[in-house]
Amino acid sequence: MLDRFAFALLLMCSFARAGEGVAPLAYRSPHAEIPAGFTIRHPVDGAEMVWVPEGYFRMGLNADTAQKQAEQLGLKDFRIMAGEESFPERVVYVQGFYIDMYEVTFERWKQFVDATQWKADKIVPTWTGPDLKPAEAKLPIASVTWKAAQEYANWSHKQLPTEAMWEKAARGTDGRWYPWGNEKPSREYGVITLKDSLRGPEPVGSYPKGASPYGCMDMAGNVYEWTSEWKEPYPNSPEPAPKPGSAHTYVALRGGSFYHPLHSYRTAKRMGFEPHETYFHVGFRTAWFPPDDFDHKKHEAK
Ligand SMILES: [Ca+2]
Repeated sequence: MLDRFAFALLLMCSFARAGEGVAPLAYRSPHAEIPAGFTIRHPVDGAEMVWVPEGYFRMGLNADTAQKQAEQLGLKDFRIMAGEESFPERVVYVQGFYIDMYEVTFERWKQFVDATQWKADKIVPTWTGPDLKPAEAKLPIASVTWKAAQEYANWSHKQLPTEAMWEKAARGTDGRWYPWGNEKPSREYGVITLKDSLRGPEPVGSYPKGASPYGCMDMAGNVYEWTSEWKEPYPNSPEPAPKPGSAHTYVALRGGSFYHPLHSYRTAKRMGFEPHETYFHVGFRTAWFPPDDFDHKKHEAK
């Protein structure tokens, strides 16, 4: 009896020793307790950023949903709005991250230009400085190239969002069609151009009713937003693969702008421009993976 007890004790001790210093098998993010939509001011550029928790979400569309979206907008067939580019719908995992609540504004862009003495190449953004009128401060910066947007992101120690990050921030986890739900776009939800007239840009965050589930503003309309990725068919998409030599031509942009048709405001919609291209309706917002020891509370936006 004693021998058996001693043996069991020995076994337990050896397990305990073997377990010393070994991390638990299940990984737990150091940010697991941060609630969805928690808002901070970023330590470098001071932008308000909202928390998108880690986990899965429904990305892309299937043909059935795309057809329903097309019909809601008065289109007969999803192919008219290039619906296939969002196929297939699938479940995608994204690590927790912060994303700008607003598009990058003139005010933030000026900070970057002042701090870095940044100079435009051939294309000049919509704010050129040195003076900024108060009425312009909250307008989204536009006419930025992909490179210029990345330069801002590098300066602020952030990044442009991947397509998955952007789409999760805009539509949450329930596969909704627009940031606000499945209702057709209208002017109460954002800087959206209907058939009759061009409209915009307007100061960021002017239409809180159009907020995404995490509190991001203007993810439908106002300015189009650069992502960090090439716009190419998703794996298992019915779209043909790029022809040899033509891959990596277009960069993906999201969210539609005040200069685009109604179907461009769909959250899964993908647009593509060449990296050196830009227009007066093209801007961006940035995203950020905080370090493990980031003190969220200390940076909470009041
Ligand atoms: Ca936008």
